Amino acid sequence: MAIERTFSMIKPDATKRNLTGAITKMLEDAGLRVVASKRVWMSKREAEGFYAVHKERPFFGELVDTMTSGPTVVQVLEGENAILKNREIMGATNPANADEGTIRKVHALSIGENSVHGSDAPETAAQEIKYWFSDTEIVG
Ligand code: DAT
Ligand code: MG
Repeated sequence: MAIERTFSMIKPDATKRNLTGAITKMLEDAGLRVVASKRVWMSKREAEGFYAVHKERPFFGELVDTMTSGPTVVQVLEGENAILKNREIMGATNPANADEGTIRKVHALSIGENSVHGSDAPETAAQEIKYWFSDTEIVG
């Protein structure tokens, strides 16, 4: 299996509840390594750009409001099969459907306030890492 990098975000609902460390520990315990990390309070424009793929969805306005309601922690995670592994440890988008022991099952409040983001494919991982980080900020 190849060593991959993926993009992860600890969302405002989680940073507000002081869960940055608890969530990062779950990622690390799953074998993922944090090779870049910074705390960002994103602007409306940054949130709209990051989630542009969802701009026609009915929840887009709510999504942008939620993502700009407090600080996020943006991270690059590295490890074997990192993209899929991160999606597995995150759990389903709606915490009501998330498996036991996943980040969203343990910590998420609702489908909108679901504590974490993770890239869903190699192409989106590359795009999302580039959206938030320069090459020199990633230290493997
Ligand atoms: P994921 O974050 O699991 O990749 P997604 O890409 O389908 O899920 O949606 C992006 C985010 O948008 C999701 O984490 C929370 C929000 N969202 C998705 N569906 C929603 C809905 N039905 N109501 C409110 N927010 C929603
Ligand atoms: Mg998604």
